[in-house]
Amino acid sequence: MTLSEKFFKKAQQVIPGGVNSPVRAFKSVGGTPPFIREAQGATLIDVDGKRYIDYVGSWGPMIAGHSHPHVVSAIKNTAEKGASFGAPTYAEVYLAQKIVEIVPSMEMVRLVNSGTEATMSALRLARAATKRDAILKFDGCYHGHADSLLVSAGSGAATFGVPSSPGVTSKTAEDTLTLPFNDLQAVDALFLKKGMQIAAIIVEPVAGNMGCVLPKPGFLEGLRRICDTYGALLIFDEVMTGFRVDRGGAQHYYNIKPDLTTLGKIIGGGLPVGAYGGRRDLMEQISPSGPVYQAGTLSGNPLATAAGMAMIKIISAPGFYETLDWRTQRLTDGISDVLTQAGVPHLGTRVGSMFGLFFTDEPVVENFEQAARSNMNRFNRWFHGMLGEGVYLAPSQYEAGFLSFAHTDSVIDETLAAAKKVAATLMD
Ligand code: HOZ
Repeated sequence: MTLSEKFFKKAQQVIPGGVNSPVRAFKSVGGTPPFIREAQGATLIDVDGKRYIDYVGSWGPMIAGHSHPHVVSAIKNTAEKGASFGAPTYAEVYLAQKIVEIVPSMEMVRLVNSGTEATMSALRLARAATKRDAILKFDGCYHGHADSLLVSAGSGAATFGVPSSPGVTSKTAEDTLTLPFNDLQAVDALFLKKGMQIAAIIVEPVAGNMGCVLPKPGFLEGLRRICDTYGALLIFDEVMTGFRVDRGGAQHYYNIKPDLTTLGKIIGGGLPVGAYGGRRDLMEQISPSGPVYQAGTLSGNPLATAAGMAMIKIISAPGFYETLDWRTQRLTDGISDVLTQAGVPHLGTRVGSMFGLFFTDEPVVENFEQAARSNMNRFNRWFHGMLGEGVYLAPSQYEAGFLSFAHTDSVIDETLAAAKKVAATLMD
Protein backbone atom coordinates (compact mmCIF):
# COMPACT_ATOMS: atom_id res chain seq x y z
CA MET A 1 0.00 0.00 0.00
CA THR A 2 1.39 3.43 -0.92
CA LEU A 3 1.41 6.29 1.55
CA SER A 4 -1.20 8.11 -0.58
CA GLU A 5 -3.49 5.08 -0.34
CA LYS A 6 -3.00 4.96 3.44
CA PHE A 7 -3.71 8.66 3.83
CA PHE A 8 -6.74 8.50 1.55
CA LYS A 9 -8.24 5.66 3.57
CA LYS A 10 -7.74 7.61 6.80
CA ALA A 11 -9.02 10.82 5.22
CA GLN A 12 -12.30 9.19 4.24
CA GLN A 13 -13.04 8.49 7.90
CA VAL A 14 -12.85 12.14 8.91
CA ILE A 15 -13.45 14.22 5.75
CA PRO A 16 -16.42 13.63 3.40
CA GLY A 17 -15.04 11.60 0.50
CA GLY A 18 -11.57 12.12 1.95
CA VAL A 19 -11.16 15.54 0.33
CA ASN A 20 -12.00 19.18 0.95
CA SER A 21 -13.18 19.79 -2.62
CA PRO A 22 -14.92 17.02 -4.59
CA VAL A 23 -13.03 16.69 -7.89
CA ARG A 24 -9.79 15.97 -6.02
CA ALA A 25 -11.16 12.60 -4.91
CA PHE A 26 -10.62 11.10 -8.42
CA LYS A 27 -14.11 9.61 -8.17
CA SER A 28 -14.93 9.96 -11.86
CA VAL A 29 -11.59 8.62 -13.09
CA GLY A 30 -11.17 6.05 -10.32
CA GLY A 31 -8.09 5.27 -8.25
CA THR A 32 -6.39 7.05 -5.39
CA PRO A 33 -5.39 10.70 -5.61
CA PRO A 34 -1.72 11.26 -4.90
CA PHE A 35 -1.34 13.21 -1.66
CA ILE A 36 1.03 16.06 -2.43
CA ARG A 37 4.06 16.69 -0.24
CA GLU A 38 5.57 19.66 -2.02
CA ALA A 39 5.81 21.51 -5.30
CA GLN A 40 8.47 23.52 -7.13
CA GLY A 41 8.12 25.24 -10.51
CA ALA A 42 6.22 22.94 -12.86
CA THR A 43 6.61 19.92 -10.60
CA LEU A 44 4.60 18.25 -7.84
CA ILE A 45 6.06 15.59 -5.56
CA ASP A 46 3.71 13.25 -3.74
CA VAL A 47 4.14 11.68 -0.30
CA ASP A 48 5.58 8.54 -1.93
CA GLY A 49 8.27 10.59 -3.63
CA LYS A 50 6.78 10.32 -7.14
CA ARG A 51 7.31 13.38 -9.34
CA TYR A 52 4.67 14.80 -11.67
CA ILE A 53 4.64 17.59 -14.24
CA ASP A 54 1.67 19.61 -13.08
CA TYR A 55 -0.96 20.98 -15.48
CA VAL A 56 -3.51 21.74 -12.76
CA GLY A 57 -1.53 24.51 -11.07
CA SER A 58 -3.87 24.51 -8.07
CA TRP A 59 -6.71 24.92 -10.61
CA GLY A 60 -5.26 28.15 -11.96
CA PRO A 61 -3.45 30.34 -9.43
CA MET A 62 0.10 29.07 -9.97
CA ILE A 63 0.74 30.91 -13.23
CA ALA A 64 4.35 31.66 -12.23
CA GLY A 65 4.99 28.05 -11.14
CA HIS A 66 4.94 26.61 -7.63
CA SER A 67 6.90 28.16 -4.78
CA HIS A 68 8.11 31.12 -6.82
CA PRO A 69 10.83 32.72 -4.65
CA HIS A 70 9.24 36.20 -4.79
CA VAL A 71 5.86 34.89 -3.66
CA VAL A 72 7.47 32.77 -0.94
CA SER A 73 9.46 35.67 0.46
CA ALA A 74 6.44 38.01 0.33
CA ILE A 75 4.47 35.50 2.42
CA LYS A 76 7.36 34.90 4.85
CA ASN A 77 8.08 38.59 5.37
CA THR A 78 4.42 39.39 5.90
CA ALA A 79 3.82 36.47 8.29
CA GLU A 80 6.56 37.76 10.56
CA LYS A 81 4.56 40.95 11.02
CA GLY A 82 1.19 39.35 11.77
CA ALA A 83 -1.18 37.11 9.82
CA SER A 84 -4.48 38.93 10.28
CA PHE A 85 -5.70 42.08 11.99
CA GLY A 86 -9.35 42.47 10.99
CA ALA A 87 -8.44 46.11 10.38
CA PRO A 88 -7.43 48.01 7.24
CA THR A 89 -3.90 47.67 5.86
CA TYR A 90 -2.20 49.66 3.15
CA ALA A 91 -1.38 46.49 1.17
CA GLU A 92 -5.10 46.06 0.45
CA VAL A 93 -5.25 49.50 -1.12
CA TYR A 94 -2.19 48.75 -3.20
CA LEU A 95 -3.63 45.46 -4.50
CA ALA A 96 -7.02 47.06 -5.18
CA GLN A 97 -5.30 49.86 -7.06
CA LYS A 98 -3.36 47.36 -9.19
CA ILE A 99 -6.50 45.40 -10.03
CA VAL A 100 -8.39 48.54 -11.00
CA GLU A 101 -5.44 49.62 -13.13
CA ILE A 102 -5.18 46.29 -14.97
CA VAL A 103 -8.77 45.06 -15.41
CA PRO A 104 -10.45 47.40 -17.89
CA SER A 105 -14.00 47.52 -16.46
CA MET A 106 -13.20 47.58 -12.73
CA GLU A 107 -13.46 51.04 -11.21
CA MET A 108 -13.73 49.76 -7.64
CA VAL A 109 -13.08 46.37 -6.08
CA ARG A 110 -13.91 44.55 -2.83
CA LEU A 111 -11.58 41.74 -1.70
CA VAL A 112 -13.12 38.55 -0.30
CA ASN A 113 -11.83 35.04 0.44
CA SER A 114 -12.93 32.83 -2.45
CA GLY A 115 -14.47 32.84 -5.88
CA THR A 116 -17.74 31.58 -4.41
CA GLU A 117 -17.94 34.58 -2.11
CA ALA A 118 -17.16 36.88 -5.01
CA THR A 119 -19.89 35.55 -7.31
CA MET A 120 -22.57 35.36 -4.63
CA SER A 121 -21.81 38.93 -3.54
CA ALA A 122 -21.82 40.21 -7.13
CA LEU A 123 -25.25 38.64 -7.65
CA ARG A 124 -26.64 40.19 -4.48
CA LEU A 125 -25.41 43.56 -5.70
CA ALA A 126 -26.92 43.00 -9.16
CA ARG A 127 -30.29 42.12 -7.65
CA ALA A 128 -30.20 45.12 -5.35
CA ALA A 129 -29.17 47.52 -8.10
CA THR A 130 -31.79 46.36 -10.62
CA LYS A 131 -34.52 45.51 -8.07
CA ARG A 132 -35.06 42.25 -9.99
CA ASP A 133 -34.78 38.67 -8.74
CA ALA A 134 -33.94 36.39 -11.64
CA ILE A 135 -30.48 35.68 -13.02
CA LEU A 136 -29.37 33.87 -16.15
CA LYS A 137 -26.48 31.44 -16.12
CA PHE A 138 -25.31 28.92 -18.71
CA ASP A 139 -25.41 25.12 -18.46
CA GLY A 140 -22.02 23.74 -17.49
CA CYS A 141 -20.68 27.08 -16.25
CA TYR A 142 -19.59 26.90 -12.63
CA HIS A 143 -19.60 29.97 -10.43
CA GLY A 144 -18.88 28.48 -7.04
CA HIS A 145 -21.20 26.70 -4.66
CA ALA A 146 -23.63 29.41 -3.54
CA ASP A 147 -27.24 28.16 -3.61
CA SER A 148 -28.50 30.19 -6.54
CA LEU A 149 -25.53 29.16 -8.69
CA LEU A 150 -25.74 25.43 -8.13
CA VAL A 151 -28.21 24.96 -10.95
CA SER A 152 -26.98 23.25 -14.13
CA ALA A 153 -23.47 23.76 -12.78
CA GLY A 154 -20.21 22.49 -14.23
CA SER A 155 -17.00 21.31 -12.55
CA GLY A 156 -17.51 18.79 -9.72
CA ALA A 157 -21.28 19.20 -9.91
CA ALA A 158 -21.25 17.99 -13.52
CA THR A 159 -18.52 15.44 -12.87
CA PHE A 160 -20.64 13.73 -10.22
CA GLY A 161 -23.91 14.10 -12.10
CA VAL A 162 -25.58 16.45 -9.59
CA PRO A 163 -25.53 19.73 -11.53
CA SER A 164 -28.38 21.02 -9.36
CA SER A 165 -27.61 20.15 -5.76
CA PRO A 166 -30.06 18.84 -3.15
CA GLY A 167 -30.38 21.39 -0.37
CA VAL A 168 -31.02 24.25 -2.79
CA THR A 169 -34.66 25.22 -2.26
CA SER A 170 -36.96 25.16 -5.26
CA LYS A 171 -37.73 28.84 -4.59
CA THR A 172 -34.04 29.74 -4.95
CA ALA A 173 -33.60 27.55 -8.02
CA GLU A 174 -36.65 29.18 -9.63
CA ASP A 175 -34.80 32.48 -9.82
CA THR A 176 -31.89 30.92 -11.70
CA LEU A 177 -32.66 30.62 -15.39
CA THR A 178 -30.34 28.52 -17.50
CA LEU A 179 -29.56 28.24 -21.19
CA PRO A 180 -26.92 26.53 -23.32
CA PHE A 181 -23.57 28.37 -23.49
CA ASN A 182 -23.00 30.11 -26.83
CA ASP A 183 -26.71 30.12 -27.77
CA LEU A 184 -27.36 33.80 -28.33
CA GLN A 185 -30.70 33.19 -30.06
CA ALA A 186 -31.99 31.46 -26.93
CA VAL A 187 -30.84 34.39 -24.79
CA ASP A 188 -32.63 36.84 -27.09
CA ALA A 189 -35.80 34.74 -26.92
CA LEU A 190 -35.68 34.48 -23.12
CA PHE A 191 -35.20 38.21 -22.68
CA LEU A 192 -38.07 38.90 -25.04
CA LYS A 193 -40.30 37.00 -22.60
CA LYS A 194 -38.74 37.77 -19.23
CA GLY A 195 -36.14 40.47 -19.83
CA MET A 196 -37.58 42.93 -17.31
CA GLN A 197 -37.36 40.34 -14.50
CA ILE A 198 -33.70 39.46 -15.06
CA ALA A 199 -31.16 41.20 -12.86
CA ALA A 200 -28.03 39.84 -14.49
CA ILE A 201 -26.39 37.45 -16.87
CA ILE A 202 -23.46 35.73 -15.22
CA VAL A 203 -21.01 33.97 -17.52
CA GLU A 204 -17.53 32.53 -17.61
CA PRO A 205 -16.32 34.40 -20.71
CA VAL A 206 -14.23 31.32 -21.49
CA ALA A 207 -15.95 28.37 -19.86
CA GLY A 208 -13.44 26.39 -17.82
CA ASN A 209 -15.69 24.06 -15.86
CA MET A 210 -17.04 21.87 -18.68
CA GLY A 211 -13.57 21.40 -20.06
CA CYS A 212 -12.31 24.54 -21.79
CA VAL A 213 -15.03 25.88 -24.10
CA LEU A 214 -14.45 29.11 -26.02
CA PRO A 215 -17.12 31.72 -26.69
CA LYS A 216 -18.29 31.77 -30.30
CA PRO A 217 -17.48 35.02 -32.11
CA GLY A 218 -20.24 37.48 -31.24
CA PHE A 219 -21.56 35.61 -28.20
CA LEU A 220 -20.10 37.88 -25.52
CA GLU A 221 -20.85 40.98 -27.61
CA GLY A 222 -24.44 39.74 -27.91
CA LEU A 223 -24.76 39.33 -24.14
CA ARG A 224 -23.54 42.90 -23.71
CA ARG A 225 -26.10 44.17 -26.21
CA ILE A 226 -28.97 42.25 -24.61
CA CYS A 227 -28.07 43.47 -21.11
CA ASP A 228 -27.95 47.06 -22.37
CA THR A 229 -31.31 46.70 -24.09
CA TYR A 230 -33.11 45.34 -21.02
CA GLY A 231 -31.24 47.12 -18.23
CA ALA A 232 -29.76 43.89 -16.86
CA LEU A 233 -26.17 43.69 -15.62
CA LEU A 234 -23.47 41.65 -17.31
CA ILE A 235 -21.26 39.79 -14.85
CA PHE A 236 -18.06 38.17 -16.08
CA ASP A 237 -16.90 35.43 -13.77
CA GLU A 238 -13.17 35.79 -14.34
CA VAL A 239 -12.09 33.76 -11.32
CA MET A 240 -10.37 31.42 -13.76
CA THR A 241 -9.70 33.67 -16.76
CA GLY A 242 -8.68 36.83 -14.88
CA PHE A 243 -4.92 37.50 -15.22
CA ARG A 244 -4.79 34.10 -16.97
CA VAL A 245 -5.91 34.27 -20.61
CA ASP A 246 -4.45 37.77 -20.74
CA ARG A 247 -3.11 40.16 -18.10
CA GLY A 248 -6.40 42.10 -18.32
CA GLY A 249 -8.44 38.87 -18.37
CA ALA A 250 -10.96 37.69 -20.95
CA GLN A 251 -12.62 41.12 -21.00
CA HIS A 252 -9.40 42.63 -22.30
CA TYR A 253 -8.74 39.70 -24.64
CA TYR A 254 -12.23 39.93 -26.21
CA ASN A 255 -12.63 43.67 -25.65
CA ILE A 256 -16.00 43.53 -23.85
CA LYS A 257 -16.81 45.61 -20.78
CA PRO A 258 -18.93 43.80 -18.19
CA ASP A 259 -20.70 45.76 -15.44
CA LEU A 260 -19.28 43.54 -12.71
CA THR A 261 -16.36 41.11 -12.63
CA THR A 262 -15.42 38.39 -10.18
CA LEU A 263 -11.81 37.37 -9.62
CA GLY A 264 -9.87 34.88 -7.49
CA LYS A 265 -7.00 32.42 -7.92
CA ILE A 266 -4.05 34.36 -9.43
CA ILE A 267 -4.69 37.56 -7.43
CA GLY A 268 -3.99 35.55 -4.24
CA GLY A 269 -0.77 33.95 -5.48
CA GLY A 270 -2.02 30.56 -4.22
CA LEU A 271 -3.55 31.80 -0.98
CA PRO A 272 -7.32 31.92 -0.43
CA VAL A 273 -8.72 35.03 -2.10
CA GLY A 274 -11.55 36.37 -4.22
CA ALA A 275 -12.65 39.79 -5.41
CA TYR A 276 -15.59 41.43 -7.10
CA GLY A 277 -15.81 44.84 -8.63
CA GLY A 278 -16.88 46.95 -11.53
CA ARG A 279 -18.74 50.17 -12.16
CA ARG A 280 -18.29 52.75 -9.41
CA ASP A 281 -22.02 53.57 -9.19
CA LEU A 282 -22.70 49.89 -8.51
CA MET A 283 -19.83 49.25 -6.11
CA GLU A 284 -20.75 52.31 -4.07
CA GLN A 285 -23.94 50.46 -3.13
CA ILE A 286 -21.84 47.99 -1.10
CA SER A 287 -21.78 48.41 2.66
CA PRO A 288 -20.59 50.61 4.34
CA SER A 289 -20.87 53.15 1.51
CA GLY A 290 -24.28 51.71 0.56
CA PRO A 291 -26.94 49.34 1.88
CA VAL A 292 -25.92 46.04 0.21
CA TYR A 293 -24.33 44.03 2.98
CA GLN A 294 -21.22 41.89 2.60
CA ALA A 295 -18.39 41.40 5.12
CA GLY A 296 -15.59 39.03 6.14
CA THR A 297 -13.09 38.70 8.98
CA LEU A 298 -10.30 37.49 6.71
CA SER A 299 -11.16 39.70 3.72
CA GLY A 300 -8.08 41.54 2.49
CA ASN A 301 -5.95 39.19 4.57
CA PRO A 302 -2.32 40.42 4.71
CA LEU A 303 -0.78 37.10 3.60
CA ALA A 304 -3.10 36.67 0.62
CA THR A 305 -2.68 40.32 -0.33
CA ALA A 306 1.12 40.10 -0.17
CA ALA A 307 1.20 36.89 -2.21
CA GLY A 308 -1.19 38.45 -4.75
CA MET A 309 0.91 41.58 -5.09
CA ALA A 310 4.07 39.51 -5.61
CA MET A 311 2.27 37.48 -8.26
CA ILE A 312 1.03 40.56 -10.09
CA LYS A 313 4.58 41.91 -10.18
CA ILE A 314 5.84 38.65 -11.70
CA ILE A 315 3.19 38.50 -14.40
CA SER A 316 3.75 42.13 -15.30
CA ALA A 317 7.26 41.40 -16.61
CA PRO A 318 7.55 42.20 -20.33
CA GLY A 319 6.94 39.15 -22.51
CA PHE A 320 5.40 37.05 -19.72
CA TYR A 321 2.11 36.38 -21.51
CA GLU A 322 3.66 36.08 -24.97
CA THR A 323 6.02 33.37 -23.67
CA LEU A 324 3.19 31.52 -21.92
CA ASP A 325 1.12 31.76 -25.05
CA TRP A 326 3.58 30.18 -27.44
CA ARG A 327 4.63 27.53 -24.95
CA THR A 328 0.99 26.51 -24.46
CA GLN A 329 0.50 26.49 -28.22
CA ARG A 330 3.51 24.20 -28.53
CA LEU A 331 2.07 21.86 -25.91
CA THR A 332 -1.45 21.70 -27.33
CA ASP A 333 -0.24 21.37 -30.95
CA GLY A 334 2.16 18.65 -29.84
CA ILE A 335 -0.54 16.68 -28.03
CA SER A 336 -2.88 17.05 -30.98
CA ASP A 337 -0.15 15.75 -33.31
CA VAL A 338 0.54 12.61 -31.28
CA LEU A 339 -3.18 11.86 -30.91
CA THR A 340 -3.72 12.35 -34.65
CA GLN A 341 -0.77 10.06 -35.45
CA ALA A 342 -2.30 7.42 -33.17
CA GLY A 343 -5.69 7.82 -34.88
CA VAL A 344 -7.45 9.13 -31.74
CA PRO A 345 -10.40 11.45 -32.50
CA HIS A 346 -10.09 14.56 -30.39
CA LEU A 347 -10.58 18.29 -30.22
CA GLY A 348 -8.15 20.64 -28.49
CA THR A 349 -9.12 24.11 -27.26
CA ARG A 350 -6.96 26.94 -25.93
CA VAL A 351 -6.96 30.60 -24.96
CA GLY A 352 -3.63 31.87 -23.68
CA SER A 353 -2.33 29.37 -21.13
CA MET A 354 -5.72 27.77 -20.44
CA PHE A 355 -6.52 24.69 -22.49
CA GLY A 356 -8.84 21.73 -22.92
CA LEU A 357 -8.94 18.38 -24.68
CA PHE A 358 -12.11 16.51 -25.66
CA PHE A 359 -12.07 12.96 -26.97
CA THR A 360 -14.77 13.49 -29.56
CA ASP A 361 -15.55 13.11 -33.26
CA GLU A 362 -17.41 16.40 -33.32
CA PRO A 363 -15.77 19.28 -35.17
CA VAL A 364 -16.61 21.78 -32.40
CA VAL A 365 -17.49 21.75 -28.70
CA GLU A 366 -19.49 24.88 -27.98
CA ASN A 367 -21.66 23.91 -25.02
CA PHE A 368 -22.13 21.46 -22.19
CA GLU A 369 -24.24 19.02 -24.19
CA GLN A 370 -21.47 18.63 -26.76
CA ALA A 371 -18.81 18.41 -24.05
CA ALA A 372 -20.80 15.66 -22.34
CA ARG A 373 -20.94 13.65 -25.56
CA SER A 374 -17.17 13.17 -25.55
CA ASN A 375 -15.72 9.77 -24.77
CA MET A 376 -15.31 9.71 -20.97
CA ASN A 377 -13.87 6.24 -20.98
CA ARG A 378 -11.09 7.33 -23.31
CA PHE A 379 -10.51 10.41 -21.16
CA ASN A 380 -10.07 8.21 -18.09
CA ARG A 381 -7.53 6.04 -19.90
CA TRP A 382 -5.70 9.14 -21.10
CA PHE A 383 -5.72 10.60 -17.59
CA HIS A 384 -4.39 7.45 -15.90
CA GLY A 385 -1.88 6.81 -18.68
CA MET A 386 -0.47 10.30 -18.29
CA LEU A 387 -0.47 10.07 -14.50
CA GLY A 388 1.46 6.81 -14.75
CA GLU A 389 4.01 8.62 -16.94
CA GLY A 390 4.33 11.38 -14.35
CA VAL A 391 2.01 14.01 -15.86
CA TYR A 392 -0.67 15.35 -13.54
CA LEU A 393 -3.80 16.48 -15.43
CA ALA A 394 -7.14 17.53 -13.95
CA PRO A 395 -8.98 14.34 -12.93
CA SER A 396 -12.16 15.13 -14.84
CA GLN A 397 -13.08 15.74 -18.47
CA TYR A 398 -15.02 18.78 -17.20
CA GLU A 399 -11.97 20.78 -16.10
CA ALA A 400 -9.44 22.94 -17.91
CA GLY A 401 -5.64 22.63 -17.95
CA PHE A 402 -3.22 25.41 -17.01
CA LEU A 403 0.37 26.06 -17.98
CA SER A 404 2.80 28.09 -15.89
CA PHE A 405 5.90 30.08 -16.72
CA ALA A 406 7.92 27.24 -15.19
CA HIS A 407 6.79 24.90 -17.99
CA THR A 408 9.89 25.37 -20.08
CA ASP A 409 10.56 23.78 -23.46
CA SER A 410 12.22 20.77 -21.86
CA VAL A 411 9.23 20.23 -19.53
CA ILE A 412 6.95 20.38 -22.57
CA ASP A 413 9.21 17.92 -24.46
CA GLU A 414 8.96 15.53 -21.53
CA THR A 415 5.16 15.88 -21.53
CA LEU A 416 4.95 15.24 -25.27
CA ALA A 417 7.09 12.11 -24.98
CA ALA A 418 4.67 10.82 -22.32
CA ALA A 419 1.67 11.80 -24.48
CA LYS A 420 3.10 9.86 -27.42
CA LYS A 421 3.36 6.68 -25.34
CA VAL A 422 -0.13 7.04 -23.90
CA ALA A 423 -1.75 8.02 -27.23
CA ALA A 424 -0.50 4.76 -28.73
CA THR A 425 -2.60 2.79 -26.20
CA LEU A 426 -5.88 4.68 -26.49
CA MET A 427 -7.42 2.90 -29.51
CA ASP A 428 -6.75 -0.66 -28.21
N1 HOZ B 1 -14.02 23.10 -8.78
C1 HOZ B 1 -12.63 23.39 -8.84
C2 HOZ B 1 -12.13 23.46 -10.23
N2 HOZ B 1 -13.00 23.90 -11.22
C3 HOZ B 1 -11.83 22.38 -8.08
C4 HOZ B 1 -11.18 22.99 -6.93
C5 HOZ B 1 -10.32 22.03 -6.11
O1 HOZ B 1 -10.59 20.86 -6.02
O2 HOZ B 1 -9.37 22.52 -5.54
